[in-house]
Amino acid sequence: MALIRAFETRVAELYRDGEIPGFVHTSLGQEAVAAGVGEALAEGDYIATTHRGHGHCLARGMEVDGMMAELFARGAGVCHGKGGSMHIADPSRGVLGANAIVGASLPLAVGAGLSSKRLGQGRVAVAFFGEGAVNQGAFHEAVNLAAIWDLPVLLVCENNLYAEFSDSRTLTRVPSVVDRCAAYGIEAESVDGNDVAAVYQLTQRAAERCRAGDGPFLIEAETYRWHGHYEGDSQPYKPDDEATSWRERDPLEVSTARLTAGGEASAEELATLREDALARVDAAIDRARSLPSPDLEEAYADVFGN
Ligand SMILES: Cc1ncc(C[n+]2csc(CCOP(=O)(O)OP(=O)(O)O)c2C)c(N)n1
Ligand SMILES: [Mg+2]
Repeated sequence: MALIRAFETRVAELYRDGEIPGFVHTSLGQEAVAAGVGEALAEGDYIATTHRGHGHCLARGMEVDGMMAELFARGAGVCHGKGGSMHIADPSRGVLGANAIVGASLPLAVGAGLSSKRLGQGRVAVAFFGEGAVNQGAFHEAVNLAAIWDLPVLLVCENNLYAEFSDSRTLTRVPSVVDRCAAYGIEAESVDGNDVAAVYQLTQRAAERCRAGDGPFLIEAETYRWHGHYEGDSQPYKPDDEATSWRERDPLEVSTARLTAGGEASAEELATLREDALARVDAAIDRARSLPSPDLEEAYADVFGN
């Protein structure tokens, strides 16, 4: 969580200062979902993520250096500078990619889950998506297929209350994503998405179910994005006091309070951990700044099957 917080904090600043091209969407405030799910998965499991996916990738062990260079569009980036924030991927870590198409992580994860089942690999495929994606056709088709084929697919909905500039509760007559799962006959549970331990425990249980052949499971993680839909969005559509109350439930502070109260870590140790994370990200930024853009001849490599 500390690493994700550091990464996203710096990315927001770099984007504001014009150092990162394109668009970026940060997951500040949502770190516990990425960390809790990422930590509970096994090596070889897959994830497919969204436009807000930096945290998911970091939580699955993608290298900070390669990710930062990718956001800077450098040739040494993990996708050779061609993917950027919204199309970052690393198959060596089971990261099937971020995705700019809302809802598109679901069919990707269902495909991965189908391959895992047919090959008898026991790999779980996770689809991360926002509650906004639940109104997309792709969600319904993918969940239905995962259900009838009993696929090892873990559906992780990050319900952060907003889809772009709209309050998601105004976009459906059934705002609870868990309730909507009844239509597909799959099991679903909601969880406090700012409590990393709760997310971790539920994911472990759900992934075990998937691996045992019991079919898909949906987790609805209730959380909140601190920043705008994209960096630069001033969020006029959010009520004044809403952000304050959610910031009081900062996932890192929730964990700090629990760990210090239980004597598992001291406040100093946790502060050092956060400083170290920031130093690691700052080193990646220095490196990315010094790297060259990709060569022009590389423009068509890895494109159209080359
Ligand atoms: C198919 C499709 N429709 C619309 C958009 C524009 N769009 C980008 S993000 C977004 C809202 C996504 O909301 P949610 O799924 O809740 O994710 P969050 O941004 O809250 O993480 C929309 C409508 C898109 N990228 N793709
Ligand atoms: Mg949302």
